[in-house]
Amino acid sequence: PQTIFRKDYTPPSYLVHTVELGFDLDPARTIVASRVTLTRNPDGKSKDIVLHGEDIELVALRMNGKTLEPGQYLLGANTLTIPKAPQQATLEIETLCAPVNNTTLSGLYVSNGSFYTQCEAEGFRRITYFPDRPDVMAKYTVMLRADKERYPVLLSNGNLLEQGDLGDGRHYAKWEDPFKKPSYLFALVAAKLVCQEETYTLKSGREVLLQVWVEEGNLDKTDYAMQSLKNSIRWDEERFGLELDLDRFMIVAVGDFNMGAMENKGLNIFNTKFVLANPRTATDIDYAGIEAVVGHEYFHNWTGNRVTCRDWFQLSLKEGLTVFRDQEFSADMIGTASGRAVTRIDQVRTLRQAQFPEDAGPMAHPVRPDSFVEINNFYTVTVYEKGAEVVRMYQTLLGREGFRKGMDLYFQRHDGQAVQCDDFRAAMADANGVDLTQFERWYSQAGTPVVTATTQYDPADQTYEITLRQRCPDTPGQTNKLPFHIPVAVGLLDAEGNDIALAVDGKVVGATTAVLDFTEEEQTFRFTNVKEKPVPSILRDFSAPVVLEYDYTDAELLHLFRYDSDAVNRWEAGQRLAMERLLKLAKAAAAGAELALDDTFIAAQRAVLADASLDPAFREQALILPSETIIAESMDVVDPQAIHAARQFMRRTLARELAPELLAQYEANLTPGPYSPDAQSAGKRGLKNLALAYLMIEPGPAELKLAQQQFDDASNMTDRASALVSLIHSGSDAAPYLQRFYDEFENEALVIDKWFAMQGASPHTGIAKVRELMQHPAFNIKNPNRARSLLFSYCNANPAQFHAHDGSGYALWAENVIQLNAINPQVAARLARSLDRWRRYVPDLQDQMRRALEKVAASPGLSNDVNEVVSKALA
Ligand code: BAL
Ligand code: ZN
Repeated sequence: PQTIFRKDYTPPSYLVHTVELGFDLDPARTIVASRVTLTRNPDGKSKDIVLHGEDIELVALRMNGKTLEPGQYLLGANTLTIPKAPQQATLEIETLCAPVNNTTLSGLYVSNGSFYTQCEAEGFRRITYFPDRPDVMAKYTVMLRADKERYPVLLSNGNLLEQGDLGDGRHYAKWEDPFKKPSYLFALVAAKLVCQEETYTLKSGREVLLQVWVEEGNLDKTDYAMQSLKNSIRWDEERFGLELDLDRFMIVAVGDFNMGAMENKGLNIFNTKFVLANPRTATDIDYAGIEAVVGHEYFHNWTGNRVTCRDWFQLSLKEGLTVFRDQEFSADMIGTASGRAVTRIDQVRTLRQAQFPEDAGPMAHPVRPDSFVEINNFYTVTVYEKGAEVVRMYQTLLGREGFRKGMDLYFQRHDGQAVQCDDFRAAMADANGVDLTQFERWYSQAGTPVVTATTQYDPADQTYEITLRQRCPDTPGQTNKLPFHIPVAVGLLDAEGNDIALAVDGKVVGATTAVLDFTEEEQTFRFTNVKEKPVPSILRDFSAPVVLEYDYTDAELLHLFRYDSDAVNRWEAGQRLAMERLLKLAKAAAAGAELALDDTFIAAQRAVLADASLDPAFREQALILPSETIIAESMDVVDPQAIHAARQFMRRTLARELAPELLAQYEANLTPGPYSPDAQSAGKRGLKNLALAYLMIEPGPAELKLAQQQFDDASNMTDRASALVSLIHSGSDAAPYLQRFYDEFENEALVIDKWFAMQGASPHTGIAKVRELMQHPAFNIKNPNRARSLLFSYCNANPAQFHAHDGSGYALWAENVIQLNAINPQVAARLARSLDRWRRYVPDLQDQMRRALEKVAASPGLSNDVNEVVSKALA
């Protein structure tokens, strides 16, 4: 397979102005006719028109009205080249494809009998021959023709121009998108759907039509998506002054989808998971996901669609920025400082759980990668979540107003263009008159920087010095990294736990948190007028995506855990207290030694659990121990069973010691009355269900009854699913409850996904059970949500079982990566990533993982997607 390098970028040889597409939709034989006008690009390097095409059959090709004969064009494996083309050309291309056979879910495909598309990144070339690259932007007109009864709804981007009958049982609809766009934003839907719709008035007074399209029977699950869409529209107007530019905005939900959702211009296509919700079927987490993803796709309309990427190396230009925007939207929707902190804690957890491991593994890449084999492999937590952290750091450095100025300038300069990450950075710098040259390293250098802090208090001088050192580990292809520009937010606590008024080098900060501009390899910051030795609260609000090393004493961590005014660092202190102990426990477990937990830690947990002045949502976060994956990342040699034993021991001990408090919190946080997904109620449910999970670690009859009763009486899926998970994890006989749950929700695909996922992730689920579940009539490996629900849960969220020493988990992994490779390479490559960190495990497991990787690498017909992942893992 061929590696594509960022440095090799060349402008397109031809620019496209207009695209007219005609579709005669038929599952087995869809005819696509395209008429494209092009002119030679003055910045181009060649006179050849190069079109991409994949898995489509060329039927006819005309240029400027004349049929081109073979010989006048070259048909490569995935390209069609017309050499020495004229300055201006109108191409008419007819192709054939078979959507019903398209299991890759990229391009035009069939899901539950209807047609949908997914074109990002390179799916449009699976529909027609086209210069399928994001820097080719054109205006599209689309004519859809299909059987009227089977496909009553015909949708594409932009505005509906006309629709009508064709007489033969078929009908048509013609759509026009008034904005030029890259091909990856093209979409069509031809389906049997119904919609919830509403006219919405923008701040300017303009009226727009909003629609949420779903399959019949799901209309009762569209309210929250619609509400989230309206909230998103309002938020983007208020926070960034950005208005919806179309008269009509559509969301369509589809059950077979590779990603979460897709921001096609005016026609967002969504995985059902991020649209459908009612209290009976969806959990608080699902509701929060819908709000975030509806927001995310809507915000792309400006950050992604109006201003797009020059090439796919710039993916984070739109994704990092849009994730940051959706994170801010979700935080603003909660509205309280405490709620904002809880969303931030969730983000930090995701980074540690998924991004830090990626950044330390064989697939590590900069936020703006330098090369790839398959772009689909680079829709990663690094490009998305670390990318969002990079955008957040601009705001931390420049302030909210400064960040807004940068955004305004970015749109002023680049509306309608396909640009680079550097252009965004330049807009931020120029709008604020600051130098952000060094900040570029966040885009070019992979790896998680490690910041080591040391401190020195001088009572005579009343000064407190913090010395910061930074280093960044080598990553594939990158050594000797240069220092990053790191905003380090710091506060100092006195002995009573109050924030100390800050002055740096005699300059009064005017706030209780100072943002230090840390740019050198080593730098000392001097706080003056510090009357007592403080406890430092470093990296408040997780001001940069780094690992912070500081030699905190237990007493200091307990002080921060009790008093820090920065809720994120307060939580962090608790995580550090837990992590220190977990690492020791894991060592002891590996050595077969006795395990013990100190009273100090237990008392600290007890205090937080019972502190009614803290939001339940925060208390829940404080009581969730670092995950087994996060613990593994902190160990030199990973022993999954020892980690599991250590964490389980800690949970069991806490459950025993805190039983009365847990029960009290369970009872204090009931949410009677109608279900509402708001953050306050969700927080209460979160704490209550965490208490239940603890109480169910070693349940007696009373605890079992509590869980069973919650399962029976629950008025919503959050409580229902939590009760069921607690029953499964307790090791008691959960089978009757699983069966009841299945019977009740048999026809709710998203709930059956949960049913598979909760079993896949249970520490009581071993290989035999997973294999049995794979034989269940409801299991379907071709459906990405279903495949993820069982296989990904087992391989990624059940480490002690997956890494069984008999190698059974790895055998399952290899079989399924190979099977999925033939069906859907994108999903296969995701599963392939489960063995990324194989070199860090105990020798016996390492060896078995390497052999499993080699088996996959040697299997015939490997896609570029899977090949890239396993070859990099083995390199
Ligand atoms: N652009 C791919 C899906 C998303 O990030 O919204
Ligand atoms: Zn996105």
